[in-house]
Amino acid sequence: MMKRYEYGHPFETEAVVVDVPLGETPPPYFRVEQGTGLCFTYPLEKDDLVYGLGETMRGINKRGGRYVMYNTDDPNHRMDMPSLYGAHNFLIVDGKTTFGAFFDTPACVVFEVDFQGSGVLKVKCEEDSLRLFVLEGNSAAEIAKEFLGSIGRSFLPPLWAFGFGQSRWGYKTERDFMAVADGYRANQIPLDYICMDIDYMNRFIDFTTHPKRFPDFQGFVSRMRRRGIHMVPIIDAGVKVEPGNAVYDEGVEKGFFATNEEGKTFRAAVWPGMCHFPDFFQPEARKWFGAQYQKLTDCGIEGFWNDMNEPSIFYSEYTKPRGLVDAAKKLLASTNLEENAHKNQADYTRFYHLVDGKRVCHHKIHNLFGALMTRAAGEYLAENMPTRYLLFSRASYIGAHRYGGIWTGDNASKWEHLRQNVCQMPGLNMCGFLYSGADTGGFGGNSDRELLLRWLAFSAFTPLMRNHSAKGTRRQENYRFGDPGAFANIVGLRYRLLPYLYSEFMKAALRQDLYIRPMGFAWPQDPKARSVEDQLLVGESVMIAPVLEQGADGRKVYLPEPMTQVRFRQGEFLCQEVPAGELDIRVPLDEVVFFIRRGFACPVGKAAQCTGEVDLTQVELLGSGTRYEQYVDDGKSKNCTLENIRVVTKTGA
Ligand code: MIG
Repeated sequence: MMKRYEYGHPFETEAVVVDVPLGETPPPYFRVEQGTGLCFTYPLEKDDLVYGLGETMRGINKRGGRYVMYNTDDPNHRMDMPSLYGAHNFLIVDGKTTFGAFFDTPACVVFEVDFQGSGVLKVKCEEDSLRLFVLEGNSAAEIAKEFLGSIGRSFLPPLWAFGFGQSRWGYKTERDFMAVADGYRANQIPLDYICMDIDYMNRFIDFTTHPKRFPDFQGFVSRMRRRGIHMVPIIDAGVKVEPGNAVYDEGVEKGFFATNEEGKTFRAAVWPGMCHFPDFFQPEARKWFGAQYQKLTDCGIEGFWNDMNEPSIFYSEYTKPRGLVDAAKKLLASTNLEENAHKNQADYTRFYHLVDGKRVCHHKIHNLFGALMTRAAGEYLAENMPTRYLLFSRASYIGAHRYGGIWTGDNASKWEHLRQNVCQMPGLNMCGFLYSGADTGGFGGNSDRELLLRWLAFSAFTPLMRNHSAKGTRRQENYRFGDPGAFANIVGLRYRLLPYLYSEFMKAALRQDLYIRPMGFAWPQDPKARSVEDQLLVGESVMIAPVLEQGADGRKVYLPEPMTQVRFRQGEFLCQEVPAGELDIRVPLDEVVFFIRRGFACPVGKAAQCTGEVDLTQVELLGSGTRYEQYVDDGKSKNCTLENIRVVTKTGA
């Protein structure tokens, strides 16, 4: 049961796409205070769990934290970092009373969840206008499903997007990319795509390619395709100020860029130097920007990643490089903005969008900017590509999941960030972002063999499985850490599991349900299962328990019920029934251990070096279950329906 409550004049975010009946105010559960903004409080019981909030720091259970939903580009992902790149304002309180709430506004929202032991859930909305949705149901799982049902179906990537991807900020030339492909092939580590970071562009200008580095871009893309590899270029939000560049000229002429305080085109610096920002709030501007992707799809590109779309700003016409800190401080002091939010707030209060013909300050609708960039690209690609496309973005808001996935931004090569990746996945799923993942191995800092292997062993289960690292850090390709066999084994497992992972993803997306769930969703009555933060359910059959500690040769696993333990060792699946309770498992660095729930089955396929070699129908069932409902299609057609499910039974059963 979902009800809607309206305050002031809520901004139409289009996050919720079904009709939801208006409830009688005040809404249940919350004490509401109106004044400057809106404040909602709910007294938490001692044992209440709070799930959700998408891309935020800390645990699966959000208790104890303060989360500022105000999309921010800050690579310093400390545990108490209040803001990341997305604003996902949906949570579920699960306890004596169980309910969900979605605070639907593109403005800043602060969630304090039993912060500093306050015992209350406090939600502070900076603006007076808000659309609040309250969901009631028998369990957290039921509420999550109802919410997902209300926000529209997840984006459906092609099969190759479930392959392994390599990326690095610093690849420049054709030869750099070829060398990566060669490195993977020589070491027999599967690979499906390589991401192209900003250096493929000509002077960082969107929709250009560097003429010297890629004398024949189209030819290069098709040569790579013939080797089974897709190239995935990055697109940044800022368009370089450069008269003569058609995208720039046209955007200015048509009024498709955001404007400044005087009503002129707003200028701020990012990688290309001074830029204008597309005014994604105008439907026509979205259409126009989306159509630019054709320059690359015409060259055979079928996937993109959208970056810097919070939008990230180095400095602007207002916050000159030198005066930056002072200007920001002054502005912060003059508004009621949150104290530790990003320095870009000084700029965000000074540029404008056109919404239905009216000028609206960016700050008030900030959290939708990146989501609308994803929508611009996604709508274009969905309409114009003959097959499904890959798209993932850095900034997001609920609703953008219908057009593309997200990656979780600039983490670092730290064990705590691997753990963070694990904790973020269920929340992201609850907020619609089924297709997501982190920079495997860590973006900033120097990775090492052990961390990368353990991280890959986890990412093997996340829809987006991509190794990405920053310029200036240790080279992080899987074949650069000695004895590549261990890496080939773990990435190889991903490909053997594709019949299951792809099927579970597609079923979850089509049924508008979760792909990754916390343990408490399956065993809500089991206090131990509810408190587990380092094990997850992936699809209906599989439970994972990744090794998250440096130097550990295994770990303790909690099994709420007897399961089949599956050990993947040197290309072989070794299965063993294990009892409920606490189990000590040994997990050598080159192996992966996972579990199949009692009575469930998991199909596995043959080894492959890229998804082009994967035959989804050639499977063997593991686990104690005797049948599996497998979603199968050609991996790219757009007509995806549940009718593509076939039943696979165990031979002899
Ligand atoms: O200011 O394009 O999060 O993945 O490698 C940094 C360079 C800009 C941030 C992205 C990261 C990417 C990097 N970008």
